[in-house]
Amino acid sequence: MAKIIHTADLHLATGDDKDYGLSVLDEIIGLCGAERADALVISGDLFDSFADFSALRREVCARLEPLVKAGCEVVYIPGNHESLGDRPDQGGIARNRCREHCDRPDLSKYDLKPLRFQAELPFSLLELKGVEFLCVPHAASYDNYRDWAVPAKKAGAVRVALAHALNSTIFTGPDPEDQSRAGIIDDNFFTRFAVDYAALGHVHAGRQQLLGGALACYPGSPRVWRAHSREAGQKTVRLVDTAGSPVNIRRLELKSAGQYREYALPLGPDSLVPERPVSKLILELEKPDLVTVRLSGFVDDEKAARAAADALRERLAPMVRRAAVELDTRVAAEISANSLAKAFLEGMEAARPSDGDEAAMSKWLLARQYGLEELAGRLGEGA
Ligand SMILES: [Mn+2]
Repeated sequence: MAKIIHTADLHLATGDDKDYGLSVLDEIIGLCGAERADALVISGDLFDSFADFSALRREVCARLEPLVKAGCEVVYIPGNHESLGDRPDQGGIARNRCREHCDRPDLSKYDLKPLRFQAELPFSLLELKGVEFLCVPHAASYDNYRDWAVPAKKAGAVRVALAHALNSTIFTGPDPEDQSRAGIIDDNFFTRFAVDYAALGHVHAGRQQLLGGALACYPGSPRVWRAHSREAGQKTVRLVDTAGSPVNIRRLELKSAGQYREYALPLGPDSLVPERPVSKLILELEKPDLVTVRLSGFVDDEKAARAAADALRERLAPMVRRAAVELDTRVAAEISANSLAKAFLEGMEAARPSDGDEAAMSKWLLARQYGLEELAGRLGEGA
């Protein structure tokens, strides 16, 4: 029996996010020690690109060395990002062209001692402490796996498969990455190779499911990789105890990772950001968070809206790792020429509460906003 900590998709990178990524790695290393794990399994995308792999691998190996010396093996397969030519947010065209026509680096030629870096294609089998690790580095396709000469599982052994791929039974959504696709691995793969636990990577939102005899799990990215709704939620790694059948797994939360948080707030016509929801959202924020606030509504003056957005961003910036405030506003004059909209605005003006009554004012602003949006929708239909 063995205790394994499973993670994937840490996406370590040089640049602004370097220290953040390494702080999450350090927390994972600390968890391995605290849980007395026999192995740390990293199912791909430990690095964000081949350049990051080249620049950071020595530092990462040095950080992991004390853990290995203390008896915790580190088993690591490359994902799709370890061989990427550039960053995912630098435009898909150049990268897609590169994906199709450039030679990918042969990662099996790299030494990452004391890690067990299993980069041989299409698979390698590693036996450690009574656990057979079937290591499957990322590939564009796994269609020929029925031809692979994978040895039969030994009696009494536990088999853990590492793969960085999409499985459409566990994850029914689109590929989590907008500009690249991972190879697809089918359910029968796990049954055919007598896998007990499938330690998967690639999907950044955590999920798990029984597939045949295997418990297949995406632990989710242990960090917030980018400002996107698919990155939302608590960040975790999985603690796997191979004693049971199916194996037991538990989520361990990561405090240093923070969360991705997205908020939508209505902007008043005077471009005032409502204070109540802002002070409420501020209570939720933690220092490592990535935050996007979207301000929407009809405003009298777009320049005032821009200034309000900038002021809000400056207010939030010191509280989190990164804050963005986006504007989705329209100028009220656009529709105020319409007679229905004009009558609506006059009616609303007559019902405007006194400035001191904050609760009534925020309801009134919302009602005005919803009314204008409804009217704008109808005007759009007529056009
Ligand atoms: Mn990936």
